Amino acid sequence: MPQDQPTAIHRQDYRPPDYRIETVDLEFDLEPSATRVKARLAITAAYDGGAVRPLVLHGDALELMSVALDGRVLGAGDYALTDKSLTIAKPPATFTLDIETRINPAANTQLSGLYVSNNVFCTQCEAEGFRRITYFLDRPDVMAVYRTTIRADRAQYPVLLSNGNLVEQRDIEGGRHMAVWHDPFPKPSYLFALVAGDLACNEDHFTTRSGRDVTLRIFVEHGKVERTGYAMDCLKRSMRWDEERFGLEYDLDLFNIVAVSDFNMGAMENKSLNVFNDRYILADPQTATDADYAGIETVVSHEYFHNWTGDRITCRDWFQLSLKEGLTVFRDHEFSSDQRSRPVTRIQNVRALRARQFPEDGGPLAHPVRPDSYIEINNFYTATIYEKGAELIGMMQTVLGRDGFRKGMDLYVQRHDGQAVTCDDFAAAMADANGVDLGQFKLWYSQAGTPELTIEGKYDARDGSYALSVAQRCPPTPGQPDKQPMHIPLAVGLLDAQGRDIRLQLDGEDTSAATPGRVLAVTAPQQTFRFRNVPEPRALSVNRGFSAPVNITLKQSGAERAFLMGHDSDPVARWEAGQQFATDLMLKRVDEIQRHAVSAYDPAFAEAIGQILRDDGLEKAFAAEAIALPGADYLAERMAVVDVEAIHAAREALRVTIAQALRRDLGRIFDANTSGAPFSPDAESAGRRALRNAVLSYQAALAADDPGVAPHLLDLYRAADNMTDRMAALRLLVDVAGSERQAALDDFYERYRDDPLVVDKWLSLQAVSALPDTLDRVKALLGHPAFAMEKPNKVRALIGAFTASNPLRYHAADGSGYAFHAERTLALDPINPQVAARLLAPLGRWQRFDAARQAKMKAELQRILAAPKLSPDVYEIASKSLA
Ligand code: B3K
Ligand code: ZN
Repeated sequence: MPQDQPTAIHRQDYRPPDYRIETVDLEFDLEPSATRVKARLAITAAYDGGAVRPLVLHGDALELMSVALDGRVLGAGDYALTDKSLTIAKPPATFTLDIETRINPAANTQLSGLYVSNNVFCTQCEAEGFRRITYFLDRPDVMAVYRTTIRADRAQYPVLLSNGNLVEQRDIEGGRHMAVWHDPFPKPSYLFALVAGDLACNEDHFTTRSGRDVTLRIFVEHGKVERTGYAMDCLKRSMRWDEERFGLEYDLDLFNIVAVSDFNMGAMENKSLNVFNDRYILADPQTATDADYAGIETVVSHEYFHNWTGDRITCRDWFQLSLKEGLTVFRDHEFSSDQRSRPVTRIQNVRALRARQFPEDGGPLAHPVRPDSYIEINNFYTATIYEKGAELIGMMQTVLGRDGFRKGMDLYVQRHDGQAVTCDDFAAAMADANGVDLGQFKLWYSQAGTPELTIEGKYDARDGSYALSVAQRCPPTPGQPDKQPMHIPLAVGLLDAQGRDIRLQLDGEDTSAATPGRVLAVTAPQQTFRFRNVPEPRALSVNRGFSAPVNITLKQSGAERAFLMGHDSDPVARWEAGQQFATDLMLKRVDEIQRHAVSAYDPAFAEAIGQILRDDGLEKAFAAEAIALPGADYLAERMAVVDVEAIHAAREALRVTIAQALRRDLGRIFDANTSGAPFSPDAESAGRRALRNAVLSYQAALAADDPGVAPHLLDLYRAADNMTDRMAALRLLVDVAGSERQAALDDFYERYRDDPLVVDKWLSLQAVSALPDTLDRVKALLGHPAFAMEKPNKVRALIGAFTASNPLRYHAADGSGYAFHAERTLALDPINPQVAARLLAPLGRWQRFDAARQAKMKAELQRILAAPKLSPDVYEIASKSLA
């Protein structure tokens, strides 16, 4: 245990700040290892009467040079300094504070505050990085107007940027130059940003619907401007979309994006100066896959949408993080749905939710969308805050309808523009704008855990009625043993024998209310919905569109599932029918493997996949999703005790079964979707590649018995004219031992060794390989010149890919994967605690495994906790994982 155990902060302890900071004047004299920061703060007391309250400013890793109050330099006795704060006991009601600090950006490997990445100065202040620049009330409900002066060497740092508008830029003595920026919009400190470096720029323009001409600039390292075209296009489409869908327009004459290579996460929405991990900006057909393009669209739009949901209206405190993150993820999902295929986007979002959020919600780190306590806020940028938060917003839209939701958004903006508010404020705007009570619905904010619905349908042929009984239960989560029933919007449908939707009329409604499919309000622990005038149904379709983020138990035969795979009018439910059919089969096989009594797979599944392949009317991107098996992680989630080897074997065997049964269809589809046309990243072309490569994945499943597969994959790898197809072939080849695998990996490295983002792919591919010697290779790659523990992208590509995306080898029975994970965590923690903590989650899933693995995983968590000088970040995750 660390000496001083970090303490938790509780939502209930929130108090408004005692002081307001109206304006902030910053002056930076940039030097990589000794930057001077002068801050002039205009401060006013904000408490009501009573005794004078002390002003306690946050600080972290700062060297204090001087403090002056209203121009008078303070002596050491006039203030109290700790390593985390600067306190002035009795300040006047209104005053100016001048603070000078010295910081070392070059030594800032945490990448929080001001740091240097590839000789570019940049900042990351969310959540609590600003206090690593100067002493401040570093909390989101303190909003100020910033003016920032930057001085730096002109030759090394020709580009000087901060938030808002450029007021002045000129040369000064000593080969230096300076720039002054002013941001007219009051903002919390976490949205402050500064960038200085030698960067190239792609400039474009956007005219807002009210006629404002906005200059758009994307800054990147020299030589990379050609790869910024797609990001710029995404930005412009996002700006237009937010005007059209939500009436929200950009509010300054300038919008800057800077891409840097070292960044703790994807990107950051600083007011008018977004800073990005360059992997979410740079793309061309030779270096980026379709998934990379889609990721760029998601992140560029997400950060842009924050301008309203996050920047103009921000969070009162960090417990409200989902106020901006859940809402903004919802907005970027909606944007992608409008730009691409809505069902395919939804399916991909559901896959991601199940892969990342459901396990979190069912494990030791489960927390509500609006948490009640935290030790380190950076640990709460989670799938629950983001993705489940977005699901909540989506459910509100389902409940209120699109127009009702828009009314709520309008009211939210009208009421709260310029304020720091709460999730309750958001829900109140939605409720008030629509005259509805969202009281029960709001339990989604406060109760953690994925609700489980048990559904049963009964048709009564005598009176043509259909009774749908729904029971809900939310499993206990840390600190929340008992749950109240939630309001779950459940979209359902009934299909007749021809696959048509039966019109559904609830008991007590008249015939005119009948619609093909409906959204039921599930609100009680146990409820029965009765439909009348129902002709004989063939199959029940539930949670259409994945209307609620829940797990469902519904007994259906393989024949029913196959029927839904072929006919459901809701594409998401149609996809889900295939996922559930495959899951049933593979879990049965897992059980048979464990009992040494394996039987053949039900041929009906391969037949249903074959029908999808032969259905020319289907969107290709949808077909690709519909034929892809659920991942090993999803199957693991559905087992009482996870057996990674049996899951792998069951999944491989099903791939082989399908590949053999559909050999001709697969070959035909592969050829039909292999085109000679030049690469285009549009959704339709990407869908064609997705289908081709999904088919290829089945064909490659035959590699064990067919010596022709590996050479074929190597040929495809070599012949590829774009990164999507090249990666697809290589991904399959890395699971096949032999000379082809090595030849392709060597070739890949030689081709792309000078391109760090592509080298990340090379690292990841080796880390996710199913081959038995994968961990040894990963360990060897730690010493490769392409790897560096200081670079988050490298750490995620190699260590993160192995620990989070290779369950088969990570969970090796000898515990070697766990030991490696603990050892790397301890090596990374002193360098970058945020990233170290973020990667730790898989070790906390020990409850899901057999006793021998449990013991090994817990021992590694204990080893981590026993280490001296552990960061609060890693301490919080490791200790909660053991609780
Ligand atoms: N708001 C940032 C995340 C900041 C993470 C701080 N540890 C990116 C985003 O969600 O847009
Ligand atoms: Zn965000």
